[in-house]
Amino acid sequence: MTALKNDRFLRALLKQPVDVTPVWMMRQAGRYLPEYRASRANAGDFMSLCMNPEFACEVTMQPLDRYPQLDAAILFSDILTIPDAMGQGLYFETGEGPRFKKVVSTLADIEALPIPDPHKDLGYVMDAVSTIRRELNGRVPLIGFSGSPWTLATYMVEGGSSKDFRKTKAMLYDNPQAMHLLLDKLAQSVTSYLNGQIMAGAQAVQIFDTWGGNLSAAAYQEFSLAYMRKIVSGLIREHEGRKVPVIMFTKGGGLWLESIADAGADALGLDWTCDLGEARQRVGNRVALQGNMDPTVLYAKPEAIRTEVGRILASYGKGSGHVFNLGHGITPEVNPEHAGAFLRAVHELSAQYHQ
Ligand code: 1CP
Repeated sequence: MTALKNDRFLRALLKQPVDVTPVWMMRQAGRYLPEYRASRANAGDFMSLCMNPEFACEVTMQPLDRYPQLDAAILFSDILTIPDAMGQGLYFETGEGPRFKKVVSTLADIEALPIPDPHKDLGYVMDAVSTIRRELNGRVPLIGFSGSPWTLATYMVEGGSSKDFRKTKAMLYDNPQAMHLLLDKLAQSVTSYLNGQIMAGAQAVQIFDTWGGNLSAAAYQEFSLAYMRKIVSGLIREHEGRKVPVIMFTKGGGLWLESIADAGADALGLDWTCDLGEARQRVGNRVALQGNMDPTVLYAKPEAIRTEVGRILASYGKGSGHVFNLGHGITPEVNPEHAGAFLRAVHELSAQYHQ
């Protein structure tokens, strides 16, 4: 086990003092980087990148090599590996989003779903985690991740991406028992998948609830947050002599921060629709916060990016407990130099808040 050379990301998640605000970007390895597009062409397609630990490691390291400011690495994989391992048959058409060969529509479909074994059925992800940890050699911590049960369920029921979640919402209201059975199986699968990643070397984990904000307040509590709470209560929270922080990110969850803060995670991810300083007051001392610059700010010039970074840092104010990030993933059209300006601004402008 190599000692961590830069642990400010883990420290901020636990509200321990740091010298500058740590920063990473959701989707930091991805299509905006020419080196990523070259690796994907080399591998053949996106799933081949995910399924080959050497390729997954190569693209995980690309943003770190380009931007020395990054304070964390994130496993290169996808949230849809779990439904794929449940037998749904994940594939990507070029230029389009994810698709499944099989769709989940009935109670019988749900009853037939297996709970994947992380080592037997998702061994390629566990191997990617351990390969990346070895390659990082203590440079920065490695984040593991999974989708939330609700977010995974939307892809499984719709058969891919959706604008209105028509089939998933209909199932939720017509047949709540079936939906609960699906979410319960997914919560069990996610728990053992994340624990597998932690045992393989992930030093923090993030749960992506990308579509939780699409639910009503009542449905969010019952069909999304309850299952994330269950997952968090089953996670390994300490490994290799260190705490393994858990980050919960509900996109569009700004109205419900108080209840999300009570669900047992160490930190909440915020999208850009809430004010960071107000969010800090609302959650109090319970959790750290991660976020929350609008990713489209990166289309603007470096000076404007720097101004926005300064505004967000001032809104959070003094002290630890903030990990800077975008409020959602970086988009393929962003100029990589703008991402660099963003990362530099976070470190340069944040030192004054940690004296
Ligand atoms: O064409 C390509 O190269 C594929 C694009 C791509 C990439 C780079 C997909 C397909 N997934 C990923 C990697 C990925 N996905 C990562 C690791 C990379 C990193 O962060 O550096 C992570 C954490 C994810 C997580 C993910 N996948 C989420 C949750 C986060 C979020 O952005 O909200 C979701 C919803 C997915 C599904 C998915 N996979 C891929 C796409 C294009 C999508 C979104 C589809 C949709 O909008 O419905």
